[in-house]
Parts: sequence; C-alpha cells; structure tokens
Amino acid sequence: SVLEKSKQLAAWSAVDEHVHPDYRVIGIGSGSTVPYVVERIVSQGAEANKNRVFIPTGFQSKELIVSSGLSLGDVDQYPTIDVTLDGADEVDTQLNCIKGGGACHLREKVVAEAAQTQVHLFILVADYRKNVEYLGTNFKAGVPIEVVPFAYAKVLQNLHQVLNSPKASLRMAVAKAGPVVTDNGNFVIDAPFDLEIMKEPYTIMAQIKMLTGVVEVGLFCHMARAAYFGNQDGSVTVKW
Ligand code: DER
Repeated sequence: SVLEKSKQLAAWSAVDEHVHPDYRVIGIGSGSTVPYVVERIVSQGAEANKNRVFIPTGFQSKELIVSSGLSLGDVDQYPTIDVTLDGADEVDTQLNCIKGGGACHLREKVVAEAAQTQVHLFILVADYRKNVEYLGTNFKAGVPIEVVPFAYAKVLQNLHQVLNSPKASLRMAVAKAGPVVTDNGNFVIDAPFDLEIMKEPYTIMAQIKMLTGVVEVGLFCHMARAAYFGNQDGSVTVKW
C-alpha cells in the first residue's frame, strides 16, 4: 500500500543516512515503521552487524531485534547510544513529537535520551500523515500519558478540571477486558488539548509531568535531530 511504502521509504532513507558502519550501539523504537528500519539494517549484512548491539524500547521492539537475528543489548549496559531510530504519531516544524500511540513512550524516551547528545542522534521515521505544522493537527487521540494504576483516577480528574482536557480518558484494551497495561505495568491516559495549547508542547508536557502519579508524557520536545517522512509520491521529506 502507499502508506506502507511511505513508511519503508522513511525508514530506509534514515538508515542509509545515519546508521554508519562504525556505529555499534543502536536504539530501536516501537510501532509499525521501525520494522522497516530493522529490515534495512539487516540488509547492511552480517559483517556490518556482527559487532553491533541493539537496544529495545519495549516488548515489540525486543521481539523485532531477536527475530531479525540481531544482538540484543540493554540500556543499563549501554547508557550512551550511537543512534536511535523511532517512529512518531506526529512531528511539528520544531521536531517536537507526540509519541505513545503504541503505549511504549516511557522506554522510548529513556532510549531516545541516551542517544541525545552532541554526537549521538535520535532520528524519527514516519509516514506522510505525521508531518504537521502543529501537534494535534492529524493525531486526535490526545497526548499519551503513562500513569501508575493507583493514581489514574486522580490524574484524570486533574486533567479534566485543572489542565483543561475534558476529554482525557483511560486507554482501554481491545483484545483484553480492561485498560491497556504498558510493558512497565502501568496505565495510559490519552489527553486531547486545544490546538492553541499544542503550539507550546514543552509547556503542557511540563504541566502534565508535574501531576502526581504521572510516569512519562508522550511529548518529546527538543530531542530529535532529524525526522524522515515518506511521501505518497515516493519522495522523502527530511526535517532538521
Ligand atoms: O508509540 C510510539 O511512540 C510509536 O513510535 C508509534 O507512535 C509509531 O507509530 P507508527 O506505528 O505509525 O510507526
């Protein structure tokens, strides 16, 4: 499909550009675009990959690394990562992004930060739907917020009554009765905000993060070094 082709295009371009032969520690994100990242890295050959370790950002990411025959590393062992490639739900013109559509944003942010230094790189790969001027333009589900189960009702109340997100809701599972449970054993709340608020993602991220019981917020601000988008016409857009 055009959509899958655009994901592959973004992923292959980002890998070709940023996964250098001498890069040994590589962070692998979550979602439906990163399998194309791993596919392209595998295609660099066994020789190129034999001395590399790959750091997962959750269960799906770990399974992808293992099933692709790549070596698994742990972020405890490799606190500094050469490059991390990850998907996103939306990316604005400043490279701020919404992440957490796959409920993996806590470990994704830890692994992204490990790559976010002067030298190392956190790179986003996404299809054309994610390339927006302001967050919240296409992605209407709201900001994903990982919360400890004990506190979820209180966080919901604060989002409704204090942070002006009346539609904030607990993310319910589809193939399981009850709420989605993250790889860390927590719940996810999706909190939609007005477009005006989403024009200052760092501000709302900080306000959400201060709520008692919030573990991590699916807004990654000033972290990515570049974003690669596959377009419907087969071209690639790169935002720096
Ligand atoms: O949940 C996440 O942050 C994932 O990276 C996800 O948002 C990526 O989405 P995708 O399936 O469109 O690649």
